[in-house]
Amino acid sequence: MPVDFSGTWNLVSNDNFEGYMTALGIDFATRKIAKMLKPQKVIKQDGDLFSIHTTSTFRDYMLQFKIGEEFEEDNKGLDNRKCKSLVTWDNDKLICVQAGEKKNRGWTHWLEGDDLHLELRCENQVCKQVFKKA
Ligand code: VL7
Repeated sequence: MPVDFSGTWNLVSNDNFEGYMTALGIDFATRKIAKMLKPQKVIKQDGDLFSIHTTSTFRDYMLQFKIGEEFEEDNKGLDNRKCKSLVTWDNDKLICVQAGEKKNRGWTHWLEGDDLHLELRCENQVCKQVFKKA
């Protein structure tokens, strides 16, 4: 039975989000606001189809994709750079490569116990987020 990421998840830790945002070129004022946020993720997984809705009091971001199918990602409200994104399985990990102007950009989701983990990568920066089921 495949791993199921579906559910509503609340951020409980956010290591080096500042470094990740700086690598993305997010301005100082926006970073100061963004790093105070405790975003929530609502994930819907239906076979190969996913939606990941990240919400906060400041900005929201909605992503929909199919495993193995490259798509245009606009990162609207984040850094607004367009990427060619591709999400695949690596065993029970969900890996996204975001090809574009920024080197080494992407993310990985996995489950550990009852927690949802997310690693966000851009250039030489890695942000590590942990979420708990709401
Ligand atoms: C999405 C933020 C920093 C701008 C606002 C911060 C608002 C809430 O891509 C992401 O998740 C994937 C995997 O779950 C699905 O899209 C992370 C947040 C990254 C980057 C940019 C700061 C301004 C945060 C939307």
